[in-house]
This record gives sequence, C-alpha cells and structure tokens, in this order.
Amino acid sequence: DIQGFIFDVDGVLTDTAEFHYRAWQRLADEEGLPFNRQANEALRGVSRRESLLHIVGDRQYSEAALGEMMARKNRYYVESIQTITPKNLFPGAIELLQELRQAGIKIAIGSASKNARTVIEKLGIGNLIDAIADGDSVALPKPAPDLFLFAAKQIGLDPDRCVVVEDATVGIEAAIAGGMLSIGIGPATRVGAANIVRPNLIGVHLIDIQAQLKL
Ligand code: B16
Ligand code: MG
Repeated sequence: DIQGFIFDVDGVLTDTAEFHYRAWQRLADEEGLPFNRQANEALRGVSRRESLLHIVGDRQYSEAALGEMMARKNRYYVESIQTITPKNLFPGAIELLQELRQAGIKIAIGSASKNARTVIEKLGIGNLIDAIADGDSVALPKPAPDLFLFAAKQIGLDPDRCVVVEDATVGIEAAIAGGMLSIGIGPATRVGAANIVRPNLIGVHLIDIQAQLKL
C-alpha cells in the first residue's frame, strides 16, 4: 500500500526553473561566462553548487570566489521568488495534494533547494504538507537517495511505502536508489526510468496510480 508521497518542487509543483535560469544568466553575464537557456537544461534538479561548477567549467576560481558567486546568484533568486503566489502552482497540483490529504496519505517535500520552504509558503500549500526535506536537510545531493530517505523518515514511513514525484533524471535516479516508487513528470527521454511517466499533474488520481503501481 502507498502511504506517502514525496514531491519535488521545481518542475513538479511550480516553475521556479525560470527564476533559477534568470538568476544564473545574470551571474554568468556579470562574470563573462558563456551560458544560455539550452545550457540551463543541464541544471534541472541539480544543487546550487553543482550548477555553479557546471557554469564555470574550466575557469579557475578560488573557493571564496565560488562562495561569493553562489551567494550572489541566490540573492537574485530570492528576490525574484517574492513574486510567487498560489497562481504559480502548476495545473492539477492543488487537486492532487487535496485528494491525497483526504485519502490520509502523508505528504512530504523533497527538494534540492535551500529555498523550498519559502516557495511552499508563497504557493500557499504549507497546510497540505506534513514535512519538508530541502537543500539543508542532507549533505549528498540527488542522485543520492539521502534527501528522499530523509523525507520518508520525517513522515515516519518505510521507503517502499512512498511514491516520489520528480521532473529531473537525477531525481528519478535518487528515488530508485532509495527503493521508492516514482512518477516522472515530463518526457520519457528525461524521466523514462520512473514507474509511471506523465506530462504533468493534470488528471493524476490516487486510484489510477495505485492500479498502475501494482506491477
Ligand atoms: P537553491 P528541486 C532544485 O529544486 C532546482 O531544480 C535546481 O535548479 C536548483 O539549483 C536546486 O533546487 C538548488 O536550489 O539554489 O535554491 O538551493 O527541483 O529539487 O525542487
Ligand atoms: Mg525538480
């Protein structure tokens, strides 16, 4: 029986990817580093540090300079997410969260972002969430299973009772590594390793998921 759901945030519940992209682009422009929307695709679900290392490529920076750039990007990002409202929730998200809640399913957040809590509050869904695992919860980022295992523990469930909902390849890998079931949101080229693949959350119902997961 499925007893818990663990939701990624960016790309699953809302499109913070656009805000991340603009903040990274601004930083890259200031540093004269090559970056564009296409390069940004590789950063989906990837931690802040790994994202920066990807953008700087071969260019050498001191640890202090890397830290300053991460802080600067985050300032741009945090400033931009202040505009988030419940209207920024992806279609189908609130319906699914409410349905799961009513069915007595535990709901956790499993996001790589250190800003996940702010985003959840701005989206107005804090009352539907039982626990938040974010970028400060564990040391190893996705594809390591640690973040999702931490989330499962927070809601008091064994990993095999939990379904992870993710849009990133690294996120599906993390779910599999943690012994969890998964729903991939997006194209099969990205999330094809998930147990179920859907383009978005529209029309996703618990009863269908339970039926499809009885593999
Ligand atoms: P922060 P998710 C991820 O969120 C984003 O997809 C990724 O682009 C970002 O770099 C990462 O969070 C870290 O975010 O800089 O705010 O700590 O998809 O895991 O919800
Ligand atoms: Mg994501």
